[in-house]
Amino acid sequence: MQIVAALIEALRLRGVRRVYGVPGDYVLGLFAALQASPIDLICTAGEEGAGFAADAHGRLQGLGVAVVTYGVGALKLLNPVAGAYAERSPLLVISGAPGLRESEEHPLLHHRIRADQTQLRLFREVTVASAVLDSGRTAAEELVRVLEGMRRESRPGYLELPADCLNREIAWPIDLTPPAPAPLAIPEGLRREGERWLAWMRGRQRPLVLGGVELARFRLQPLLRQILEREGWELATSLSGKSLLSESHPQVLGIYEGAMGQPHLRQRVESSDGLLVLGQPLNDLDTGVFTMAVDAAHVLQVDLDGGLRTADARNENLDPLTLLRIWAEAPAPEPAPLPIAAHGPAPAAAFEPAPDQPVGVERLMAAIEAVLPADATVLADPGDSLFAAADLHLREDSHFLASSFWASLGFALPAAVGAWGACQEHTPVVLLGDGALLMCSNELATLARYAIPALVIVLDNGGYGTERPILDGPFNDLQPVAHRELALAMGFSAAERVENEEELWSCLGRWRSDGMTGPTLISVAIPAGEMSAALKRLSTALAQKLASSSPPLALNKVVSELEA
Ligand SMILES: Cc1ncc(C[n+]2csc(CCOP(=O)(O)OP(=O)(O)O)c2C)c(N)n1
Ligand SMILES: [Mg+2]
Repeated sequence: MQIVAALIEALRLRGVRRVYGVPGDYVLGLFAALQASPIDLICTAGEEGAGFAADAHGRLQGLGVAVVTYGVGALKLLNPVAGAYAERSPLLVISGAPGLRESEEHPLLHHRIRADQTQLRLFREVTVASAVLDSGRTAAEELVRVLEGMRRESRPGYLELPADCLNREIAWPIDLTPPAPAPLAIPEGLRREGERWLAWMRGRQRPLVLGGVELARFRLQPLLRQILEREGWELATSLSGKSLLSESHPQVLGIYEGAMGQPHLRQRVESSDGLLVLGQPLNDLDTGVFTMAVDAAHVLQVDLDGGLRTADARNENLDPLTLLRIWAEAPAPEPAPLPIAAHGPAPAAAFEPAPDQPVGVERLMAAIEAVLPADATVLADPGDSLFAAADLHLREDSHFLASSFWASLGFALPAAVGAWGACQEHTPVVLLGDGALLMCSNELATLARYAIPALVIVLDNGGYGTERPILDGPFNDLQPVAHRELALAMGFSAAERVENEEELWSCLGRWRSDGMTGPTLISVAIPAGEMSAALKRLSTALAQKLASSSPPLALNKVVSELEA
């Protein structure tokens, strides 16, 4: 078997049916081999787009793959791959590279940086495992090592394939199948300690679980659900963990985001006397910029990197998987908890458009919620799109994807390509700002090329709206762009600009009735100064927090108006 065949076979054995990339001379051989294989190739407009698409695919399917050329292509992936590292997404980069022989003969080759290993070293910083597949003797082993490292950590990996090594023979039988995960052996002492923490949770008056992104990445939802239902505990999720369990589940309260989130939910979480923060490292964005106010004596924190921590105890072996296993195997509580009455977010109310009324951010979300299919994948870009989408009530079988901690603009639109590639029965619904669109508008062409039935909603507030309340200036303005004409030029068959609620509503209605055969764009004019309730809450809380610091980020008039 040749190295290239082993690579494709190893991917296929891990369920990869589709990869994303942009060709270049050092990787054309691999593109041709992929084309001839059972794996589909989606050619994006740019490498950053391929990276975000593969990231989304990996979040939904367990392994996403971006295939690019050396240097000029691969380095454009550093941002998506760093984001995948930060948000634990299993994104594999396969980069072509100059052939070994040509490198030796002519060091001055195009796309090369400093030394042979410069690119490899850059990617080592943002991946958990990396290898150069340059020898038939080691390639199979290296390939499996990188893929296993990625699976174990749910983080990116990097493979470099010199152009003249593709066809090197692996001369002996190899086993490329994913090794079966070793059964989780839980030592008795650890089990007893895990059970002690279960008893601690059971002894609380108001126990509550704040679930996060690691539970989704390691597919722990079934275990979590089983335990929540048995114990009768309620679940809030972080923004990164949105759609962890169905938002219609009676025990699911909604999204907790500190001062940024809904006040009643904040109150509920922060007043819990047994708050289990599970699988969610407490970063700034998931805590409403560290506005989380809890009594440390009431908090039990369990995540992958730190294990279990409380104010005065620590056990790094009690990670989320181990703890949930121990709890799942423990006897049910006696007496069984009373069934919890449904109190999840209310189902979407019907939307009544007001004539000639400009579209506010909250009303836009209400209109979208009213037409959202039950099986949507909602993708929101950082900016007010993400803040507003936090409260969007997703129906039973929906997914939510966002660059919510790395927070890279330009994620959601190309990620929709990968979300569709991973899960074609789900309709991608993209929410992004006018600034974000300018960063990734080339990928509109990819949506059109593959007739991906995505709904793309642009929140056009004439600039970097999220930044204005922090510190405004002409640098937050943007060149006005005719989004409708842009989308049509890129090959969309449906694109509209809407100025008021009635126009919005009729466009959404048209999309529901005949938008499922290709992409649709709706650019929504958001009136100046309009923003989501979440962004208003955050701005106010930050203004209060920063009021005493000198000289603070000069919170400008938008905040003072909000406070007035
Ligand atoms: C790649 C990248 N560059 C810059 C930023 C900093 N940033 C955060 S929000 C924001 C404004 C986004 O503007 P827009 O997409 O129009 O959304 P809005 O804030 O107006 O809702 C910027 C520039 C970022 N998060 N990512
Ligand atoms: Mg904007």
